Parts: sequence; C-alpha cells; structure tokens
Amino acid sequence: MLQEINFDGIVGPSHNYAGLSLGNLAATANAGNVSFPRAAALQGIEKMRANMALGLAQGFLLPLPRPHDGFVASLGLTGSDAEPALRAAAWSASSMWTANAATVSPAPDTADGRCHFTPANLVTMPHRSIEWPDTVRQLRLAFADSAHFAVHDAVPPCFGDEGAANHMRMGLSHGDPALEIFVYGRPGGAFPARQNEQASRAVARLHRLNPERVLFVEQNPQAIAAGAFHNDVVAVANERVLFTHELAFADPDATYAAIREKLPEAEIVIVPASRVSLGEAIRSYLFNAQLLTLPDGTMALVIPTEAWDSAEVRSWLEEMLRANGPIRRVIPVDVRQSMANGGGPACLRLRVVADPATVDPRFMLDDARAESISAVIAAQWPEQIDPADLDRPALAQAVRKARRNLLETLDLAELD
Ligand code: SUG
Repeated sequence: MLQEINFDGIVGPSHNYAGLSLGNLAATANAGNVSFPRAAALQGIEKMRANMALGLAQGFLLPLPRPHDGFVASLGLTGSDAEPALRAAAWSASSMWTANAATVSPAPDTADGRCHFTPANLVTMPHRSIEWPDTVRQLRLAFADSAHFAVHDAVPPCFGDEGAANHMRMGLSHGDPALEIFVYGRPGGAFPARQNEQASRAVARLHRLNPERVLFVEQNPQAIAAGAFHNDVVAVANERVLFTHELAFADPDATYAAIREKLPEAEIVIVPASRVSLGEAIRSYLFNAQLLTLPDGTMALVIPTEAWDSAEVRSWLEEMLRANGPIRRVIPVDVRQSMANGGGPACLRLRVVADPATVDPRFMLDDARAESISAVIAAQWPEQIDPADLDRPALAQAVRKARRNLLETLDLAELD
C-alpha cells in the first residue's frame, strides 16, 4: 500500500531570472536573462509524464500566488517604488522547487505511525521566506487525512530550514522503517549555509523520529563554497543506496561508517573528484537527480541533460552502468528552464511515502489531468518574461489570471 509518490511543483507563470540566490551559481549567472515560463512549465509536465510512464506514482503541487503584494506592502512599499530585487522577490516562482517545500518523515519512521511534514521556513533568501504560509495551506489540503498525515508549522525563523533538499532517507524499502539523515551547514563561508543544525534537530523531534534511526551530518564547507547551496546538489539517496560526490560531507568516512552501522545493507556509490570534479558535479547537476526504484525493483537515475552532455560525467556514468551496480538505468531529462535558476530534476519534486488513496486525488497526476494542465499552460502562461518587465501591471494581471485558471481547471479554486 505504501509507495513513494513524487510531488512535482508546477512551474508558475511568473518564472523569471532575477539572480536572487547568492551561492546558487546558475541563478546568479543567469540574472537578468529572459525566461520562458510556458516552456519551463511544459518541461516540468514532460518530466512527470515520463516518470508516470515508468509505472511510478506522481503528484503535483500548485504554484503560489504571485506577485506577492503582501510582501511588498509589509515593507512599506507599493510595488512600483520597490527596488528591483524586492520587486523580483515578490514575483519569484521559486515554489516550483518542492524539494524545499517541506521535510517529510513517512509513517514507518514516526512514533505515531503518521507521515509528518514540516514546511521549510526558507529564511535565508527573502524571496523564499515568503513561501511557507501558502505552502502549508496547500499541504494541509493535499494531506488533510489526519489519520495518516500530520502537517506542522515551520520551525522558528531564527534557524534556517530548507526542507527535503537537506534530508535523505535510507532503508530496505520505502515501506520499511528507515534511517533519516539530516544534513546541515556551518556558517562562516563565502556563501550562506542555508540549513541550520538546530532546525534539523527540531524537525526530527517534531516528527517523533526514533533517535536510533537518525543521523545529523555536516555538509562539507568546501562544497557550499563551490556552489552546493543544498546537499541535494552533491548527494541523493534512495532505499539502501546513497549516490554521492566524495566531497559532499565534512567527514565522509565517519558519515559512511555511521550509515553502515545503522543500515548494514547500505550501498554507497561514491564519485571521486578525480573523475568528476566538484565544480563539474555542481555545473552539470549530476547529483540533483531522481534516484527511483522501478516497478521491477531495479533503480534508475533521472539526470538533467546537462549532466549527460558533460564528457566527464558521461564517462563516469557509462562505467557505472557497465559495472552493473545498484543503479541500472540513466534517464536524461530536459528541465533547462529550471536548471538556469539552479533547480534540477530532484529540486522539482517532494518525495512522500504514502498510500495514494489517502492523498486528496486533486493533487495526483494521471494522463487526463496532465492533458488539462498542459492545455492551460499552453494557452495562458507567458511565453517569455524579461525581468525588466516585472513592474508591468498587465503582466501581473496575466500571471494571476493564468494561475487562477489552472486552479479552476483542477477544482482547487479554494487555494486562490
Ligand atoms: O533556492 N533558485 C532556488 C533553487 C532551488 C533548488 N532546490 C534544490 N536544490 N533542492 C534557490 O536558490 C533562484 C531565483 C532567482 O534568482 O530568480 C532560486 O530561488
């Protein structure tokens, strides 16, 4: 009954490149470029369809209301008088990266046998700090069944929390009790360490995890300095497999030993820097992959096309496939519009282990819903946005109307 469901964020109609995330090298490099919201959202739908075609359960979360007038007003501004970065913050479609929507601890791991969610407060980046109140509203609708789900408030803003992007779960199968690994950063480097250790510890307590099956691991400061603003840029886990760059963790050997002690069946696939440098891993987003268990029990790695196109990465992956290790297939997908803001295939999804029958069906994807979502996007999402246009009232109106039409199509107007 319990299975992994990936909830992808539908890319919102205001998707743009404003360079808001210091330490996210793709986002800052693309600051000011013209974005293509319609193409971005359709790329995301194609990724979901491809995963469904593999026989996997797929859900989605809706874009949040943007522009966020309340944010601008709370700063004593009206919008037209806001400086560009603040205006852009109110417009950001950043909720598309649902790996940052929440941390999720499935029922087998928690003391009360419910699947727990804590929305991420995302306080490090102003444009992301305004997501969680609307995110939690949506989670409480999608996972309203309180016999199976518990949705908490975010942890206090004194401790930055970035959600599932800094959280990994390892066990024999999705439905078994698993080891939950929380990865945090220590401040002091050139770029912000977004995940605070105290936030991770608070989430583990709120989710009533068994302390015997929890690890807190420090991210390698060198990785943060090289642009790994979230741990999921340098490592990904699925069931008994951890796929990681050798420079992901501050103390890799102690981390691997602690994992093996708690899960002797763990298989740790380590990519050495001599084969794929940290810089190339981050540029190509090799690790920002979906590591998926297919219905036949084998694993596939869904990577961005940028990773497949990298000679260093491809040579390593081809060797990995020839060696017949735990990962048997590599599937490149085109999510270039999201990638240009530092969001790969793994950023775009929130993993939830649950019985799909307990989820509000309006958030579950099937072919018919994929068709109707694509039709609204094709008809209503702006073809392109130049960040200089973010003060145009007509654009704001078009973006709001597009989102509202999608909500109505999905019978989710109550999220308006
Ligand atoms: O938080 N980019 C996001 C990318 C999030 C990726 N998520 C994971 N790694 N799980 C961020 O930095 C850029 C927005 C802009 O600059 O316009 C942005 O928010």
